[in-house]
Amino acid sequence: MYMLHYAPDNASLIVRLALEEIGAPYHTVLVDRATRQQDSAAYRRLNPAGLIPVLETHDGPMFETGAILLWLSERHGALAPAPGNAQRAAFLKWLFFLSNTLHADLRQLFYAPRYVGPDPEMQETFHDLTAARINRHLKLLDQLGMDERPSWLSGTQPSVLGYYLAVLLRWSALYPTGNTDWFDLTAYPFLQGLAERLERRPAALRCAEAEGLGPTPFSQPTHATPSEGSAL
Ligand SMILES: N[C@@H](CCC(=O)N[C@@H](CS)C(=O)NCC(=O)O)C(=O)O
Repeated sequence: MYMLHYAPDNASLIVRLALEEIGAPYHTVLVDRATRQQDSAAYRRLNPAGLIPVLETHDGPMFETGAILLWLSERHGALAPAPGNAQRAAFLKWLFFLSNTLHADLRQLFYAPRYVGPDPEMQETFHDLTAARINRHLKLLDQLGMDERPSWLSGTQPSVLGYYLAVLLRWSALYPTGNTDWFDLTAYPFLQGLAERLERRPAALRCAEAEGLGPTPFSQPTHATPSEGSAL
């Protein structure tokens, strides 16, 4: 039985989506962001970086969303082209691109003061540059979908990469709160299709229900209204 340390609408959502889609049994433990529980000694024993999520497994606690997704897909033989499949190379390079570039850039956009300090002008310049970079990278993914139509990016066949991207699209539409004009999902028709297809899947509906994400959590998201915890 897995144990997912989560906060609503945090990166733990991506892992929850994979667990639900795989059908693997798991429990959840709330990390209370309002009291910064991610900084507690107990949590830092699981993830010394103090970031959400952590997935406790029989091989020990795992952190880093991309690593957890890859591990789950291998362990369960699901949601990714298997080793030896010709699609695996492309899948892996884009999975790592999501993890170390797109997700990392979004973090910088959401937490700009942590990266550039308190100066509002610096923050605004940083925001604009980072937003432009993210939009360029979303265009690459949209073009990839249009040109090559890989099954793992289709949303018809779910994959850990598809769910990862769908949640990144969700956050792009919602954060930083009050400053989301930089993002327009309709500029990326292929990715919009991915978001719409994935959010209709029973696994996604169960996650949306569990975390209060509303009926269209990826394509037309609204802020989470969870029954416990908080997104920020
Ligand atoms: N590289 C990490 C990033 C995880 C991350 O950014 N988690 C956020 C929530 S979505 C978090 O823990 N934020 C709290 C903080 O930065 O103090 C991963 O992929 O798991």
